[in-house]
Amino acid sequence: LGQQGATIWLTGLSASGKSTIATALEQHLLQRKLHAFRLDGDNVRFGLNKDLGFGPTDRVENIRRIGEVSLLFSSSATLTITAFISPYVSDRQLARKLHEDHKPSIRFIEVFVDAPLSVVEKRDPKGLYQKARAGEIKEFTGISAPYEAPSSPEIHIKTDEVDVAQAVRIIVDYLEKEELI
Ligand code: GGZ
Repeated sequence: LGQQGATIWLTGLSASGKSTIATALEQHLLQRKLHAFRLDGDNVRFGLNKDLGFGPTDRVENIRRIGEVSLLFSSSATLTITAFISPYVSDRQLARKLHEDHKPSIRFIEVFVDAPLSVVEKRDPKGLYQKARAGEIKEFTGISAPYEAPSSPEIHIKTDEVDVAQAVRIIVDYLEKEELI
């Protein structure tokens, strides 16, 4: 293909902007004729992972499978963008290790899509935070389930400070600097 694969792993709270940034990034890469593919809740949680819910065990399995699938895509020279909350440090670490241990190793770029809880709760595009506060959704990340923020992500984007285009630019700059694109 003349390009190498890599996994660009977005992590952050619901409504932090992961899917929006992932979609815009995918479009940008495709327009540059690069082979890019996005994995998110719409194409994974309703298909491959439709047997999984949001309890801790199911989230671990959700992320384990996504880690494996992203490795499959990336090892076939695709720039793979994942957009899942992936709330646990240990699960993201496992996904990273899968990529590092692969022969040849595949780059794993963790992107912290960061917005304070107060901000995502105000956005609340699907009314899920409101439902979680009311107890209508149990184990909701940030409200009644944990989110373990990355301590040293490759990229840290504060979505209450930059817009989507700027977020894409930050990631693209990184990929260029690392000679991945
Ligand atoms: C968190 C939930 C929950 C609970 C349903 N907690 O904003 P959304 O709606 O579109 O994205 C959220 C999505 C999270 O799925 P992930 O696969 O990314 O989660 S994880 O990585 O933790 O496995 C949200 C919706 O599913 N949703 N119930 N209880 N988000």
